[in-house]
Amino acid sequence: MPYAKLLDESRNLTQRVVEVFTEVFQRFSTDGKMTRHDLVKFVEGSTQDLCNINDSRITEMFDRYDDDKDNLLTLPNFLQFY
Ligand SMILES: [Ca+2]
Repeated sequence: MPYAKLLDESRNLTQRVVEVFTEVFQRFSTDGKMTRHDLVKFVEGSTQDLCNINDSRITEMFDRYDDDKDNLLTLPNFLQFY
C-alpha cells in the first residue's frame, strides 16, 4: 500500500518539522515568548540578511500571527509560520 506509506512518511515529516521549529523557538525566544527583537535575531540567523525591528518581514509576521496583539509570539503562533 504505497499510499498509506506516503501518508505515514508525511506525518513523520510534519512531526520532525514541529520539533525543529520548537527547538528554534526555544533558542530565540525570551521566557517562552518571542519579541520583535527576538524575531530579528531569528531572521538574521536563518537568512544571513541584515534585519531590523522595522523590517517588513517582522511587521508582517506580527500582523499575521500575533493574534492578541501584545507584541509577543507564542510557540503555537510560531508553528503557523510553515
Ligand atoms: Ca501575542
